[in-house]
Amino acid sequence: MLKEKFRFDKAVIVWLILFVLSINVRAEENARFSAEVYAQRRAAVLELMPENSIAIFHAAALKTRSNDVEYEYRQANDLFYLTGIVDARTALLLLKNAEEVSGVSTREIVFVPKSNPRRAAVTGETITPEQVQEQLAIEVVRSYDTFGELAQQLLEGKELLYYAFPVEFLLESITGERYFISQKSKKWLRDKFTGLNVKSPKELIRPLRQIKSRAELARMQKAIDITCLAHLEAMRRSKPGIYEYQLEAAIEYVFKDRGSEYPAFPSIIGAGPNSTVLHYSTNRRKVEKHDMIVMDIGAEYHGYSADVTRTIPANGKFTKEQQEIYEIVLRAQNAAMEVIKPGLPFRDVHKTAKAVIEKAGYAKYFNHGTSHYLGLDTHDIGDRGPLQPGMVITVEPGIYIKEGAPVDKKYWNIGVRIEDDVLVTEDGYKLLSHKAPRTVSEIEKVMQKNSKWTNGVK
Ligand SMILES: [Mn+2]
Repeated sequence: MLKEKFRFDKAVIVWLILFVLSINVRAEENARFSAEVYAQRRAAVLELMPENSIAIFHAAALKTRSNDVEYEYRQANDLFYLTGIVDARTALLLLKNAEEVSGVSTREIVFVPKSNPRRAAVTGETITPEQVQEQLAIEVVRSYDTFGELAQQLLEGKELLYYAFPVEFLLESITGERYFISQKSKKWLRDKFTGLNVKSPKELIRPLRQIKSRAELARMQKAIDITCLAHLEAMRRSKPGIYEYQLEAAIEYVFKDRGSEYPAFPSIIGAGPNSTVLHYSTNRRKVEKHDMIVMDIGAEYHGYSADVTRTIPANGKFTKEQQEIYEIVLRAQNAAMEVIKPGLPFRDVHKTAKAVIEKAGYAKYFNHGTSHYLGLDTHDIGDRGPLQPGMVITVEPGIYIKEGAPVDKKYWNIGVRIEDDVLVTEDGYKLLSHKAPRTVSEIEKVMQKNSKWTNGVK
């Protein structure tokens, strides 16, 4: 009896371990939310659409890097938000008023790539109609080859089209012609469908995407934690003689190693004079002893972006002047964070930071805004109105003193930006990027030789 029971318990334990492992594996692999989540989001968009309107959300375009080589593909955020589909050559079409398509009365149509065994053999399988029906609960799925034809049919007699043009680039041809694809497309649509108004779908998507759900916040926290860990790694590795690209490599190793799919934007690692260039991403300089290094980086995780900047002294010890400028920026950042709460006008975050820097006499060296929304886009969509619970914004004041600036030259080539990611809560804010050392003493502590201090990050 005893023996029997023992064996039973062991079997149960083994089974439990396997079960827990399988949950973890699935949680890691499944970047999709449930069908209901996407259905609710689409229902909210349909609700906002006026009578007799149509909305089209395209996949991102494939972009050529050089002959036969494409840039790494990344889905367009609105389509991803409304469907979770990550494949190219896909689209979602929403109709305010149901119409009969393929024998079914529907308000939602998804287009997927036509099955193509030859392409599948080279680049893998793409999403199938059956998967769309199962994962999205959308009945009408058509081949992307029929997109143009069906879209044109459905546009007949409509008053309003919400359409984000899939590619937007400036073309200057040998003829001297200069145009945006969207301008050409808009003209074509207006000529073909008289009375049709064409609008960006921003107003449909913004109210949704600017407020993050708990599930979205969990992904953002993961992206931010990975980014903080990468900052710690870079701080530990920094030393005179290292190249900016070596710090970049250490950072992006941590990103990939922790499951981030991509850097959300090109990593900015600017040392010495480069610390005063806002979006420097050449990253080729050999770091010198008294350089400040601005590291503006962000991992992307399951579509969601982090954006955290730390500025460190190359050799681990701030000079008097570096510390002086750093403390001003830090004070500005703390002041700006402190005012964050629901109802605060978006621009007041910047006003607060700017006032601190102005009082210290460095207003003209702070030449950018303090905040942007953060989410699927690093510079995410948002209404710039009063802050609301569930919004995530950055707080990133800076001071950049270039060589030749009209100040004592001991301040030249000092660039400082400190950027953190903040969630607006019911009664204030929550700092999401607290794991990256931020004060002078924390940074110096982590940069000491053989420092084991991790600021609680694992
Ligand atoms: Mn930013």
